[in-house]
Amino acid sequence: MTHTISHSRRLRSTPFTPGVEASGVKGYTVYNRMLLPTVFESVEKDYHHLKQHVQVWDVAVERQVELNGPDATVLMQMLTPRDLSKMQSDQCYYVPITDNDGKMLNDPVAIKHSDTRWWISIADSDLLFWIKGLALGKGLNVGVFEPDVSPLAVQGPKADELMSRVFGEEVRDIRFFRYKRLPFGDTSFIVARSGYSKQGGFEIYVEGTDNGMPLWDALFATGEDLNVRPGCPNLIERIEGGLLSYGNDMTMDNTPLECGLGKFCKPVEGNEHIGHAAMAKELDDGPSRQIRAISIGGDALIPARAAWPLMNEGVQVGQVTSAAWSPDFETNVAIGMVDAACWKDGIQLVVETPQGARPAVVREEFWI
Ligand code: THG
Repeated sequence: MTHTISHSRRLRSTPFTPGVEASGVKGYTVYNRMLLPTVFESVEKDYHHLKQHVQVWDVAVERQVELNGPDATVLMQMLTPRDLSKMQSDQCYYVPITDNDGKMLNDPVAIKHSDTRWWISIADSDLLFWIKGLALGKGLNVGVFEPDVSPLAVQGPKADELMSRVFGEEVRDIRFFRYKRLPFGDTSFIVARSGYSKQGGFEIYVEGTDNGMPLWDALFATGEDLNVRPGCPNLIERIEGGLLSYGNDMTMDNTPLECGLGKFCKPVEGNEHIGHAAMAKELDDGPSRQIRAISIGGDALIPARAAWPLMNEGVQVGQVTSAAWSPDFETNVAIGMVDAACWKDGIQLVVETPQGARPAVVREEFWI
């Protein structure tokens, strides 16, 4: 089955699209109405390369929602159950975002510039609309808009070496989920130690579309001996690492606790979070289902295009939402939502895939 993707203005390109296409991208998905590469060589070859070398990823689809004004921090705390009171102006936090029913609207990274300025680096849902509505409805003094900012990720074991050549030795001192503003040419970018892989690396928040390709070219020009290649979030590696995908592994039907994000849901002093009351009972009782790592037997599975029912003795007890063959672990690795009765480590279930029924084992931990 092959398809092409039909281009138009609605399906946004990124500042790095010329570089991505010149290097022979083989597949795209759509994320925040923008192009997100999914394959360069093959998902498996990209996976091995990511774990051994260094890749540059066009993740401009991680659009920013800027909160700017006196009430920016008040608004930010309304959005999330994570306590932001100790957060410093050089930090990034992974934050569940919920509605007033305590249901997941998005799982972005929040970047704090100051008490009056934040970026929210969103996953695939129209969070801008929710935040604009909330600011208006609550009468807050804050601007809410999408700035011209496009993240470029540098991921893999050689990321520190490549980044230090372009941004200086200072990058090595950036701690996990912290950032520094570092010069590039006659401008400067926020550089954070973060990214959607478990191989380590950085994300550069490129301000100004015109600055995109010069940075892309600089990274490839200086990294030739490091075997730098273009890459993208890798399906296999992100399942092995338990990195969740909004719209796949969780939706607006789920709560943060169901997503295993309970550690980010300590009650906030003052109860500013808009979902606080709705979440109270579940915070006391615990969730009735939760995301789990699942290994699936048999040969390589094709990617899931719908949730696959997870069965125990003929009764549905959950669903598998992402799956891929792992060359390193020599099994199909998967992420699923499992009812409390069946989420015990080692429990044997059956998953109904388009390739037939397969044995599935629930695991306590992800693979990496
Ligand atoms: N980086 C940035 N923006 C993003 C993503 C990103 N927006 C979209 C999407 N990814 C949001 N989802 C995630 C999911 C997981 C993580 C980050 C964003 C992540 N998790 C780590 C983990 O689970 O190991 C660390 C979480 C923590 O402990 O704080 O990094 O990737 N800019």
